Amino acid sequence: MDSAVHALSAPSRLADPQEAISIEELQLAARNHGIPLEALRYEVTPPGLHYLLTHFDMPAVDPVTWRLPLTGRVARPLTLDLDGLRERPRVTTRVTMECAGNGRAHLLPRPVSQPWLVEAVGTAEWTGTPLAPLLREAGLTDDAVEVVFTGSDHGIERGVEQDYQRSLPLAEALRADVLLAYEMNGAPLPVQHGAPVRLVVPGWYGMAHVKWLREITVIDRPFDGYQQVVAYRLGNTPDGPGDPVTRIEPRALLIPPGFPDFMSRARFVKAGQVVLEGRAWSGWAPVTGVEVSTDGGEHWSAARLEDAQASPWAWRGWSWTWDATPGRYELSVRATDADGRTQPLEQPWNRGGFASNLVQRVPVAVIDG
Ligand SMILES: Nc1nc2c(c(=O)[nH]1)N[C@H]1C(S)=C(S)[C@@H](COP(=O)(O)O)O[C@H]1N2
Ligand SMILES: [Mo]
Repeated sequence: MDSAVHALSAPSRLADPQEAISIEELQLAARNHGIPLEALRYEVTPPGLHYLLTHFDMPAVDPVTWRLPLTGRVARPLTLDLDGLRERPRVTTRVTMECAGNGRAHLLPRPVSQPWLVEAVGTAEWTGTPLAPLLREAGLTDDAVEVVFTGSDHGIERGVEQDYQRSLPLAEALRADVLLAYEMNGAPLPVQHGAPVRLVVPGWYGMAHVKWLREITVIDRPFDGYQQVVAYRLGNTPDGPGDPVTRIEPRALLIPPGFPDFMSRARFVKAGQVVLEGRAWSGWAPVTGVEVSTDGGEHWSAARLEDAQASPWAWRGWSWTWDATPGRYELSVRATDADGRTQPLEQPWNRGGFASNLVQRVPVAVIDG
């Protein structure tokens, strides 16, 4: 490794138990923002409020000269351009996307990386053309195993210089709902979300939805790129490979009720009937239940679920009416999906801080109305 790379590229590390969030973590948090939790009131996250995560720099891509080669283990390699993609079948899907690192900053010990609390989520209407017909048109060869998606962004992560790249196994890449998306919420993709074209893989954590697509390559073996085999693994040891991060674990979030203190964000609620609301999602199966607790998880009550969404990939609204009397409370909410997956009260832990779906806790003080 180049000695400058060695000296300046941070290794993976865990924070000491008492170590506060560092300037480096703040630097990442200021670039990669979460959804303000009050924006969970919108079924489709308004422009600019969807969470954002970019490992390196946003690249400058000219949509006019942009080309997307589809090559590798195919009989007839293709070169796509934006007009060509727009002329193909057009599909719009509402998808809830969540960063696999959501919840990381609450973990003990804390993996030092983008320090998400619970807010790395958003829902958008993605419009694009399905990937599967393009792969069929190119003609997958018999030895095709995975499809690699390469972004135009470039950087170094833990000493490894790389383009941002992720793969999907063929079975996932051929799903009818996997899109090459060129619009978000009815407008051309904003630069920060991957203009001119990104991949959308409904149900999977964010890392699979490769932005600023530059190349699609079919390969005859499992992909061994950095973001596939080093990052985004659930292993608990620095050297064990661990299972890959794939689909989104169930999670429910609560719109913090009442009003906040500016600095501490402590919440105050006026006594009386308070409607608690939020959204719940799972990338594995539809959400079938949401429960609310006002005593830190001792007792749970079933919330009312809104009608199932037109999209199986989008979050579901829920509400529960609380008869709030003066005192101090800790509100929590947890989702369960049709596969029986639910959210833990004790933290799950892995070295990267991935796929943590620990229940949210929102302390509130109920004050006289
Ligand atoms: N090219 C590229 N694609 C990328 C990333 C990236 O850094 N570069 N980040 C991934 C991660 S980790 C997440 S969580 C999602 C975030 O998508 P968003 O910023 O549109 O919300 O994009 C994914 N796609
Ligand atoms: Mo992410």
